[in-house]
Amino acid sequence: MKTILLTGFEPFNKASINPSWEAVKELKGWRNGEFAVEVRQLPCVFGLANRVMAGLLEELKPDVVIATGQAGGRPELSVERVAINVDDASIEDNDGQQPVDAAIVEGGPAAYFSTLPIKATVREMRERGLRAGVSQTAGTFVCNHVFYGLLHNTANTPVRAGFIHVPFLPEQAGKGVPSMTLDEIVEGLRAAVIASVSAETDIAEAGGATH
Ligand code: PCA
Repeated sequence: MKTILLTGFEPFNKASINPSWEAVKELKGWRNGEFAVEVRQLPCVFGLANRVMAGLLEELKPDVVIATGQAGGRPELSVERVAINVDDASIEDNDGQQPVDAAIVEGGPAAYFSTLPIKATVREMRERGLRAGVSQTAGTFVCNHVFYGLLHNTANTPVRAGFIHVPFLPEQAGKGVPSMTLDEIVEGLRAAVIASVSAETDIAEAGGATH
């Protein structure tokens, strides 16, 4: 039986909801003969979020970790490819911190690649009729911070780990801003879980970007 840890973030930047947590919490208790899903919320705070995640790795010993966060303004489910070793915040976190050009892990590698089957995940999402793609940057705020910390802590282990950014919910999006319904986001996370347990290796399919 595989343990799948799904995390979502608390609201940040004075928002009252975060679609990542709204979606993740819908999957609480999802299990079948092959896997059991655990859901947890992370604080949107540099440092603390990574300590909480490290504690969850110890406590739950998951086989797969799919961390999620809000990427307001993005039109599709973004399956992140790469985490980079820098905090460079354009807004304050929920503790008033705003690091600039700070290493996440002093002396650590510049970047880590997701160890989830990202192309298989995108395909599984698209097969369900959802807008999805590989993203080449998770930004430099708390989501990238958690993504990098997660990959650092699971490097050279069999744990599959990665990050998915989700769009705003319709009620968060102003005029002309893209959004996705909660049902669609939840379905996308279901697709990600299924891909992570069923794709032994990733598929080779174009998912790059020219800019
Ligand atoms: N999104 C932010 C942090 C928390 C969240 O949900 C980000 O993309 O960094």
